[in-house]
Amino acid sequence: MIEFINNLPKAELHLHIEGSFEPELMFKIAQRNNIKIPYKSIKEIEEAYKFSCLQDFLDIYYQGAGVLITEQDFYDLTYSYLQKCAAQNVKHTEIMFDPQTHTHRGITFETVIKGISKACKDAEENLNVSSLLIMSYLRHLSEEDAFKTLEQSLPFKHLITAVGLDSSEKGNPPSKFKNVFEASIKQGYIPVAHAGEEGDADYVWEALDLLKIKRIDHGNNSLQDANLIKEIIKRNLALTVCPLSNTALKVVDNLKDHPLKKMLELGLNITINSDDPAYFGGQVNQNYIETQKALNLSKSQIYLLAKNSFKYSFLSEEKKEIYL
Ligand code: ES4
Ligand code: ZN
Repeated sequence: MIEFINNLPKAELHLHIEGSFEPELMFKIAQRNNIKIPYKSIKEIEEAYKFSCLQDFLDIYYQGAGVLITEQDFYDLTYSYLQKCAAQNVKHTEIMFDPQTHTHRGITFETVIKGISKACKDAEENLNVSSLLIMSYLRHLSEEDAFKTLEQSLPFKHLITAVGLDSSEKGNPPSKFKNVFEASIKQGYIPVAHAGEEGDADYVWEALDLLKIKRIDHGNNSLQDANLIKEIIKRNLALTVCPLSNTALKVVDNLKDHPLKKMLELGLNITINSDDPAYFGGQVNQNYIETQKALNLSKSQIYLLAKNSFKYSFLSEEKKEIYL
């Protein structure tokens, strides 16, 4: 089974590039930029990476991202993730990045996007891994700030496919970003959003009806509402489920209690993803392997999950054909 999973061609649809920042690379980049990080050893990092909720994690995630300064830093971060994709038979990935995490520290949008997109271009040529970019707005900041970010992105519009919504969910409902999503759609960006990770089903409804999203990031709490499940299926939307993220952030107590199998049985379109692999204990293949084991998923269910990852990607129909 493990070999079957490792060999299966797959796509990753929910990945934060800042969350792929492995401690070893973080130490290296911190040193070259002369920035102190509050860890002396891998052991101290492991201790710090024990979270009791989303906010706990986010505080540490923003701190880690704070050592990224130059275009080369963003290139190295991204290329390192793409090398892991190649090693796992991930043929295509849709990478989220948080511009505000960096622009708020005085790093320009241009530095961030140029470093990330150059790594994507090189990986396509050298590693045979394709990718596209999802610019994510931070929901704990204002809609006005998201509008500024949209404005900054326009010179680089050709490099960005979609917009997302991430960070602290509770208290920051999708409705807060209705106008900026409308404007983003007008610019040609495809809308997605984190919804129903810690927030309730009504946040998922808002993401569907107000933000007009084409894919739901996480979406776990959709299961609270039978009408919502029906609607998600009717609109043929997929959920980008992240099992090891859910256990690391206590969205789910134990992998054996993960609702993924139930989601499949209900007829929801599900994909498996790593979210923030450097922080949550596993790359995408590890997410497949541990979930398969915990829920006793069949080979045909695993195959369906991998197939869904291409089917619900934002690749052109022509490119999807290669994999489906
Ligand atoms: C995130 Cl797991 C998760 N949820 C919301 N926002 C995020 N940003 C990075 N990882
Ligand atoms: Zn996420």
